[in-house]
Amino acid sequence: MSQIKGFVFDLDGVIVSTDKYHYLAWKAIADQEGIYFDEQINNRLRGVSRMASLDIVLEKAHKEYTQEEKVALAAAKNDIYRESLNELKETDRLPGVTDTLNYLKNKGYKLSIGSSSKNTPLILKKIGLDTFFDAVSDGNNITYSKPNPEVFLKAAEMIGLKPEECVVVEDSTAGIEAANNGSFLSVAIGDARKIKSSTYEINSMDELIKLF
Ligand code: B16
Ligand code: MG
Repeated sequence: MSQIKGFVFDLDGVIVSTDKYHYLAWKAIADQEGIYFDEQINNRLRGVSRMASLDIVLEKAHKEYTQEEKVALAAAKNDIYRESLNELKETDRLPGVTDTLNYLKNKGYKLSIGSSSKNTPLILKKIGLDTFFDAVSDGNNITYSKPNPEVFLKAAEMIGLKPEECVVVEDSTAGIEAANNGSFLSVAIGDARKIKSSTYEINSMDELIKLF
């Protein structure tokens, strides 16, 4: 464990839960288009980029959508989603997040974000963590979505560490696969625990204090 010098935290599902807002926004789009959508389908969108999420939502569509229509639907979803982010506040950080982040920072670990979301800067601001991390890698600076490790590799590079020196903390199966693909150690929380391919599993963020 002594080679560990830093962490890459996924955002949605690890630091804060915006699941219900993503769900409601996609549900509104699906209803408008007459497409079946439920919580189970929504689970498959975890950690997946906006356009890749739309492709999953459209699997149940009864017609083909042009690229132009897809871009418009993704933009409409994002407008609904961003509107609901207005409600986010500091107390929406997930249980144990504040104490655990402070503990790891005080121990000298470099801390970064590795999120697929293009809304990362807004979310971090709303929950009061916009100046806390040493680096933020997100949907705005990547070409390939998880399970490609790009977003984590860029985060590690930004904090000046090799993947082997970092632990990725993730709630999505795509994210744990991305961590494995990038040779990171990984900690699975929430939904990601089901694939059993992470280095560690935790039930809540404060369990990191016992591990590191
Ligand atoms: P946006 P994460 C991911 O965030 C979400 O889990 C996923 O549901 C969403 O589609 C993706 O961000 C893109 O989000 O539309 O805001 O760019 O878990 O990687 O922090
Ligand atoms: Mg996530």
